[in-house]
Amino acid sequence: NDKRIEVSLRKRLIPVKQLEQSILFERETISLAKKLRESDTGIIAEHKRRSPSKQVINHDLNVFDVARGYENAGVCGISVLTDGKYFGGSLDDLLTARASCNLPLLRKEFIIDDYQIIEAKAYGADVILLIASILTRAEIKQFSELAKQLHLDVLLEVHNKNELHKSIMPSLDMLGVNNRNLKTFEVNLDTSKQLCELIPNDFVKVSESGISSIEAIKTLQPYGYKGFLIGENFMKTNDAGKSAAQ
Ligand code: IGP
Repeated sequence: NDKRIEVSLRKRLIPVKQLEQSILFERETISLAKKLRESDTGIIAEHKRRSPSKQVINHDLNVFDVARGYENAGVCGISVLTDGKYFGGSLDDLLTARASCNLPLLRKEFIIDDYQIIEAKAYGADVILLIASILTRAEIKQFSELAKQLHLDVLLEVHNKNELHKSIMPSLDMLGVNNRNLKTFEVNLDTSKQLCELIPNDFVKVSESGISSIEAIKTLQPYGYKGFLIGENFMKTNDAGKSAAQ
């Protein structure tokens, strides 16, 4: 509900028509799914200041340097948290990341409204995240089809079998398995191992959360994962880009 209020306030401040006239709205987007398919490391590095599970991760790094550092480290894409309440992020962070690198950017947000997708594009995103646990199948369809019209890639996040079954549809590009249970915050990489065989091969498979070593990536690759979303492990250091390079 807080999110609904937040979105409707912004809608009044910047109407859809204005977002659609923004310079970045005209920009040619870059496909993260394509980059991941062609890569053999497949890292999506995240900018995340804090989280409900860890409280403060790092408030000292600036997004510009982090995104630049990640790009220099050779990652495939960057995830930028734009949720303020739980993660201390903003749309301004997305814009700053856009100004500092040429990589595909994922708007990491709880998307519940078309407006946030149009906004994502106007602020320089290439990819949106849709979270199955907070959306109906009809919403997933509506939001993913809008994203495709805007030439944005769609990463759909699931945590269990039911969410996966409810969500499969052709308008998705990537399927992300979140190893973290968003209710208990417990992390278990087995979640990725268990769900992989249920994901049709037309989708790029992404494993999300709790990945903290090359070994973890190597154990998940044989299960068909091409993308690895990593936040905390990079952000908790004093040079996120440097830790992504290792
Ligand atoms: C990154 P980690 O454990 O490497 O910091 O996780 C990312 O997967 C996590 O931030 C995340 C997330 C989300 C955040 C996955 N799904 C949905 C907010 C909303």
